[in-house]
Amino acid sequence: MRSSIWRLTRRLQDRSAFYAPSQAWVCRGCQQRLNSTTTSTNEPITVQEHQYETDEWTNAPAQILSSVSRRLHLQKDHPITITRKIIESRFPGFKTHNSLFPVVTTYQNFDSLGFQPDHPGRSRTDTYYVNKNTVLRTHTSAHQADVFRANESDGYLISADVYRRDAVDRSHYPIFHQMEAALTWDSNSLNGESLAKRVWEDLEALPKNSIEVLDENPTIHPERNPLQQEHKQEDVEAIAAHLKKSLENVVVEIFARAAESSKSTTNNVTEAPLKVRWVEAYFPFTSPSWELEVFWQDEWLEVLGCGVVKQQLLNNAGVPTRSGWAFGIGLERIAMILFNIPDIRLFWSQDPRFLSQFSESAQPLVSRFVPFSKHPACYKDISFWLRSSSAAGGMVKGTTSDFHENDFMELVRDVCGDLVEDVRLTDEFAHPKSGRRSMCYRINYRSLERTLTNEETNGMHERVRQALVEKMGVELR
Ligand code: FA5
Ligand code: MG
Repeated sequence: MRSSIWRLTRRLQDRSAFYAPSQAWVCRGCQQRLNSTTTSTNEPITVQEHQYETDEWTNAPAQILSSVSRRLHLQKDHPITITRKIIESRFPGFKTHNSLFPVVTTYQNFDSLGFQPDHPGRSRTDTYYVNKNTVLRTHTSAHQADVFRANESDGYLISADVYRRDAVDRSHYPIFHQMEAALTWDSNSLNGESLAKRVWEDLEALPKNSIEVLDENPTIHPERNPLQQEHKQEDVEAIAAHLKKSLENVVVEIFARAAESSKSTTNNVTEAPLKVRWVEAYFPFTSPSWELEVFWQDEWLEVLGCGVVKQQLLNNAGVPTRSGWAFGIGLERIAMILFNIPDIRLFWSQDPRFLSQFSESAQPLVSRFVPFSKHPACYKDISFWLRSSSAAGGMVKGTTSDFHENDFMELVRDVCGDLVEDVRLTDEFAHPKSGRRSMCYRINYRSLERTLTNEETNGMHERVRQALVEKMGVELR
């Protein structure tokens, strides 16, 4: 199982909280040093009138906390809002929740969903903690149990800002937006019909599409994608088919609109046909589970995760007679495809040259984003020796250093804000005699809004180097 998860991680190049590599932890000493770059310990944090105690778990930087109020998914005429509304329109009758507060308990974010106590997603290297028991939600699934418990509708949609310590590149940002959806059927309202029959009937009523989606795996696989013991295979086959058809309809809608807009702006240049595929996935709160990938800019881009809701979760939420599906979609990823937006940082731009290109009343609604400039990139390398575990002290046996890439990524963001386009590992090796590990990263400095001067880039790079030594105790090469 572990190796298949690893393979998925590598292939998707997506460092989601659910597939985080096993070294996703950080030693106490390193945590304390990192705290000093974020928020000083023991001073309470205020997030939109709510005050929270802080402690040794606190790692949410002021920069991130101050963006909590932006809520791009509710900003009029913003491409994230337009994307949300287009997807919502595919789910008539679903109750929408668009203002759920982003600070949640670790119980909501993890325990209610069945995350094991040692799950790497709980690590401070992956998650922003407000304090030991409180986090910035890492996904909209944090609200699943509460919304199921409220039991107000068969279907619901939750759109919200979510927060993760993650890579720095064109499709990852520490704050992004997800839309969660779930649809469940209540066995008490089947009027003697079987669940499978009802679900197939409901599927028949969905809009038809002729999209070809690569789907090579069986719905259920005993090891890789098991049937839950509470479920019947025929029901799960029906629920899975309904889920996939519903999501394929979303994709069709998105691409039809994207194609329409490119027709009106690119003089009928025919674009390559859309390539989409289903791959098996793992989430602690669904089984079987899948991800949907779209071929975009020469690589497979994961756009959503989904599956059949764990019955235990529904039982715990007081709705044991319900079963069904849930999905979580990355709104930025969809908006990037929809509007042809090349870099995820653009969504945060306040530049009118960006914002004025989108309008909820435009005809057609979706138009291709016209880059207002392409400023030169400036690549700079940084190489360093990691501290060895003995120097770090108190390390977990079997690991060689307390370095975690997400800490480095955050340090770069801390120093440079949105002036870095991406950060990539270009080389890594262990010294043959001492066993010490050396890393080399390439930082691509590029502003979306202006040309950076040499002095500015050199200054930033120097500050990154200094911060790396001070906060992470590495030795520069
Ligand atoms: C989840 O977050 C699950 N909660 C999804 C889910 C919901 C599964 C309900 C089952 C049932 P994942 O970590 O894969 O899964 O993220 C979902 C989507 O969010 C990804 O497919 C991607 O589109 C988007 N995403 C993930 N990380 C980032 C990031 N750093 N920046 C932008 N988008 C991201
Ligand atoms: Mg994922």
